Amino acid sequence: MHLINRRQFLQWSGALGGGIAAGALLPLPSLAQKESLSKGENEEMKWAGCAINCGSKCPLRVFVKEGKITRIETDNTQEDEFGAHQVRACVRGRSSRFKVYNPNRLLYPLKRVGKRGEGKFVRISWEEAIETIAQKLLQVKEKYGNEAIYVNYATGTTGGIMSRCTKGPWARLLAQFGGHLNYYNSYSTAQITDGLKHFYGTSAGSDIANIAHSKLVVMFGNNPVETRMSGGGTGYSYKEALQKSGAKIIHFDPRYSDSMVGACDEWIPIAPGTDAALIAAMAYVMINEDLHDKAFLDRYCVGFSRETLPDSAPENSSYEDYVMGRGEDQTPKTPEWAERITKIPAQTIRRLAKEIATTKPCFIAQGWGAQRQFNGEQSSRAIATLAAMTGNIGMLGGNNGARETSTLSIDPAWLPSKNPIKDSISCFLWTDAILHGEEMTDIKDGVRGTQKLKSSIKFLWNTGGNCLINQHSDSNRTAKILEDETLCEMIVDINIVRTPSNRYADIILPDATHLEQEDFIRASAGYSSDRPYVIYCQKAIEPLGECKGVYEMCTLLAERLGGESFKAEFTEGRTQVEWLEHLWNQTRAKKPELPSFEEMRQRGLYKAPRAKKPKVMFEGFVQNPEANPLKTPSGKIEIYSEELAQKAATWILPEGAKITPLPEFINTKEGPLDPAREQFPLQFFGYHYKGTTHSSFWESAPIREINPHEAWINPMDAKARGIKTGDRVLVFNRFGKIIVTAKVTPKIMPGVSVCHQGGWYKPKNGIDEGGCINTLTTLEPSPIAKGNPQHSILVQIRKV
Ligand SMILES: Nc1nc2c(c(=O)[nH]1)N[C@H]1C(S)=C(S)[C@@H](COP(=O)(O)OP(=O)(O)OC[C@H]3O[C@@H](n4cnc5c(=O)[nH]c(N)nc54)[C@H](O)[C@@H]3O)O[C@H]1N2
Ligand SMILES: Nc1nc2c(c(=O)[nH]1)N[C@H]1C(S)=C(S)[C@@H](COP(=O)(O)OP(=O)(O)OC[C@H]3O[C@@H](n4cnc5c(=O)[nH]c(N)nc54)[C@H](O)[C@@H]3O)O[C@H]1N2
Ligand code: SF4
Ligand SMILES: [Mo]
Repeated sequence: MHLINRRQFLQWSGALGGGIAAGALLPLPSLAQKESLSKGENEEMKWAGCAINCGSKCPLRVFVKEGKITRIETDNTQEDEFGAHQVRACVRGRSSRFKVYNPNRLLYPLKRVGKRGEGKFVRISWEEAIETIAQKLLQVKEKYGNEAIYVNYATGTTGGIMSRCTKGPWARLLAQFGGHLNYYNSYSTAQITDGLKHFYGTSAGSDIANIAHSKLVVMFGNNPVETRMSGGGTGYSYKEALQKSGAKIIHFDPRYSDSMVGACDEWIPIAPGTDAALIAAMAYVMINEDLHDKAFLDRYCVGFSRETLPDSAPENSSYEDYVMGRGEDQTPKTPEWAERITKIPAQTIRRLAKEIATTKPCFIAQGWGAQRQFNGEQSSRAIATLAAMTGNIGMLGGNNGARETSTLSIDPAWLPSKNPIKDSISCFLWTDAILHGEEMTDIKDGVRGTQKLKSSIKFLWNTGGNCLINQHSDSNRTAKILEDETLCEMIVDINIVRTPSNRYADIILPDATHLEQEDFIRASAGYSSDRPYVIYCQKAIEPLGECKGVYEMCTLLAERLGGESFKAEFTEGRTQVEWLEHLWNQTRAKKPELPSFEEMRQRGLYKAPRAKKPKVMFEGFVQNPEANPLKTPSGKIEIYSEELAQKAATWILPEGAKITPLPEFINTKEGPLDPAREQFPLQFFGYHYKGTTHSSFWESAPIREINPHEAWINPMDAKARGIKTGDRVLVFNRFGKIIVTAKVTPKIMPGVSVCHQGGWYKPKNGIDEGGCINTLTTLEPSPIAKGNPQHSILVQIRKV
């Protein structure tokens, strides 16, 4: 069969930036032309990588002349055959020269002189910076204890080892200093991780390459082409597999995403936060028409029918009871019931329920968009229930409803660190922990490792993150919390550029990029589609200005905190490169086929062969459930969860929040049925966009230019408001106001509007002119996972 060629793919996927138009500007070199792209006179080539958290982590070839970066090219090793292909960086990674030589680049340590948030800083020496930090750290430890020290969630250098933002040198140093408050969860996957842990014991799905063996593919809020964009990654693998099987593909998503362009048979727009209602209605059709896989449900699942409910469950509490209207709400979940909530016509629900129930194998998967909602734990479990009802679990070409995952990876060992403190908060609740940490408990706030926190956060580290203000929620409220110096007493921010977050810091430290230091960058499992590789950054240039890598910063701080002996404890006498060698050798001890450290240092990039057969999740369990039980309390798939029934009975929840043992549709605040819709009629959220990785690359002018920051509005909603494409519009709700440019397009369903997340928070006279989506989001967490419901937003939009 003729497969799409590489160039077509890159254009379709937008991996060349901005889709076809930008692709046309960047013709791919033929093999002969490649010669001319090789080194120029006096030019050197060094390997580096893009460690930013788009997940992919692509290799980069950095060309250097007289100590300056002249240009950046992508992986050119191997040919274009899929499976043994090049891992090509997208246009964002290829713009890394703009990251290094950015006018906004931090070059020296800075100290705040104005009020927090005012953005007034002066240059100081490294000695003064380290001295100020050390004094405050010792003071906070003495006065409040180590539990008052916190390393904020951040992802700007997750791919690195010695440069790693949260689990790298800072974590080791602070652990040795007596410990720090931990976090669990991520901003990426809190609700699905917790939801599916209760359902399956894990949130992992099958490799996307299974699609090559599918008859039908059903995606819920899954956008691999835009969010796994590397030319070596899952987006590519997805298109390749679709081509191979020719499977029909259906996407349920409020917006027409890049993954649908050129590869979608049906786009079914669904109102955000309503997937669980859709699944319940599909179950209603399947049960009525006897289409569900009863043998599978009876053998492998708990609680679909009454017969498989645990003894502790009350009467009429099976999923079947809920769907047929015999449960507490006495409401049959008919397609007409679901139409009112999801906005999908009842006819369509009936037709698709039948099609999905009768076409096997069906690859059912969800991205992480449906779960970043107030009821995300419910949506994620409901989508998994569809996979169980149709018996598509554990078979080649099928999937369990989770997001696809790949399992192969080459992870160099991390810097060892052992935090003596076990107290842990959900990473989304750090603003609560600044405000009233001492009141936070296990059953009220999901605190783990202890029943109650000992202290509020008094010392905050933020390395490689913009979550202090931009990527967290309710930016206006968060700003107020950070501005109050009596709450958190010191904030240290380590970045490469000035950001909205580091306006709130007391000390800013300038980091070295991956082009300015030696380090490993690992490809994340789940993004490289079972095509593992590892990059060795060869230090293309010396760090600009007075920038230092975090390991060096930590070494200086260790010496100031505890003299030579503490420094020796931290470094174990190793330089950064000696640590890299030490850690690599540990990895090699387990995988002797890997090249030696010296070879890695020379070659810069190592790619392992692709897996021959795609990973099929729960294959062993389905073959023999007794011998290979799942990691749930019952060892089975828990459609009814006793653990959640227990939490529902004992946890203290905010008003209106609800936990249920079944994956029922729950109406929430900021949700489709919230009475607040009378005032704020549009559902709104910030999707992950090809033009930025979160708020990163926003500072790169050429990248901004080709990727506009726009609010998509459906023509019907636009007409009612007199809005045209290009108009400036005010998007507002009870949390704040942002100004953005409108794009009127049928790619978004009526009643919903979107604007990509990542715009830089820039408040002026009560209006955020940067168009940061988090000016509109709430600080209240989801009920079970205590995760960030950042896609649950209600707004009104008006032309300005
Ligand atoms: N280019 C790029 N790639 C990235 C990132 C980036 O910022 N830019 N970020 C990376 C990171 S850290 C992460 S965590 C991932 C995020 O990956 P995801 O969380 O999967 O990305 P989103 O864009 O938030 O959501 C995916 C899709 O879900 C849809 N959606 C939203 N709400 C709902 C809903 O309630 N139901 C349904 N059915 N669909 C819904 C959205 O319209 C979107 O098309 O992406 C990674 N990759
Ligand atoms: N409303 C809304 N909010 C969201 C999301 C959403 O979907 N909607 N998504 C959430 C998700 S999934 C995530 S993962 C978070 C991500 O939030 P963040 O982790 O804050 O991600 P970025 O905004 O990319 O910020 C990374 C920072 O790292 C810096 N950086 C880059 N390279 C280096 C380096 O070499 N050294 C140092 N020290 N710094 C460097 C960049 O300048 C940037 O400021 O956002 C979350 N916020
Ligand atoms: S796909 Fe992601 S990791 Fe790769 S170059 Fe682009 S932004 Fe960087
Ligand atoms: Mo994320």
